[in-house]
Amino acid sequence: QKVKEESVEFLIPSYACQRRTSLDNHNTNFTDALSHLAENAELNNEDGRAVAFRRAAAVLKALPVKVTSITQLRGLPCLGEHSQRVIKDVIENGVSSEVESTIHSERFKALKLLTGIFGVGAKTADRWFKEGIQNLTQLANSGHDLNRAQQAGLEHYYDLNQPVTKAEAEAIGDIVKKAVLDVLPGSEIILTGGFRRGKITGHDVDFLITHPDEGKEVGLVSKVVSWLTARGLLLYQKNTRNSYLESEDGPAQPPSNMDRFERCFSIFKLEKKEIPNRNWRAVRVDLVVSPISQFAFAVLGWTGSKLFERELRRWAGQVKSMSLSSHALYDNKQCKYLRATSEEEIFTHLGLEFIPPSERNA
Ligand code: DGT
Ligand code: MG
Repeated sequence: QKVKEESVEFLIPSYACQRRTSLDNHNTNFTDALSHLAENAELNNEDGRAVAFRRAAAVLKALPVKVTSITQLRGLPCLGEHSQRVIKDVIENGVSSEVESTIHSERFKALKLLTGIFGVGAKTADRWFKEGIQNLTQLANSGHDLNRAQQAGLEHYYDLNQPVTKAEAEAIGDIVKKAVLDVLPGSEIILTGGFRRGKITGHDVDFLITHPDEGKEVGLVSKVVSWLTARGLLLYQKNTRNSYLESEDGPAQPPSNMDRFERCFSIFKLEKKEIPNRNWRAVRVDLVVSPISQFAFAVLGWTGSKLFERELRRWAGQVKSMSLSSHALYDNKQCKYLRATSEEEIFTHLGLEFIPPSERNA
């Protein structure tokens, strides 16, 4: 599990949560190619394949050097035959013919466009594509009944496909903070997701909210939403209640990405004086509320990246016989929950070196 650069050797452990992955990627030519194939597999509902490509890309993201020869890859983990073939193609030809034909196919282009609509997943997009719908005009003219999320997604399609900047995320953070502190003084609000990992743009803005007195946070999302709605700041919102019960959901639940926090998927109407005629833009915002006792797990679970999270859960299950979620960590051998009040403690429970958010960009 080493890569050679002249006489230097780098150790690359096989789980992404065992290694540091900064935003400084020396191998974008390969990781972009592999990410396209992963995306295509996700659009085809081939999850196993998608994860294999994501893991391969993540290994290359973690390398401290630019790969220029296939021999440098000898001994690296997670590089299956297919991924190696793609890498070899890129080294020799500058591009991978498989990737090129995939991303220029009618199907990929249409599915990507359709899943770019907020509220539209791979299955829906595939159904529409099979009916001959390949663009937004065809969808609008198809007579399909769109749900509320999809209607909002279509209406704000352009805005929601423009990257959100750090400055915009911070401006929304100021509003969210004001709202939350107004309805529940003493609350804590943190920016999670990609921005916590140091990204300078994102596809949405993720906030996690808690209160130091356990129980005070119950019902907070709907109060915050009312506050925002009263001021005309939301273009769309959908709340879900907290449905997590430790006794029922903890150890028995299979490791899953979905959590059960009180949560609001929303589209913010962000004031932007510089946009002519309308003076605002639409931005996707997720508000998640966690009880303080689960906060460390929630912060870890909502910081990402998605692959890093997935690898943490896989490590917990396969190596430590533990079940990790955004709510808790359960030790299947000792048959008990392992408590934590910080991310550092959770890494310690898992027997992992602490990886700071900026190094979780797997
Ligand atoms: P972005 O927004 O595209 O710049 O990138 P991220 O990394 O912010 O990705 P995003 O916003 O989809 O999700 C943020 C993190 O939160 C991601 O690592 C996975 C996690 N996450 C997203 N949705 C859920 C969920 O329903 N449950 C749990 N537990 N985690 C989620
Ligand atoms: Mg995000």
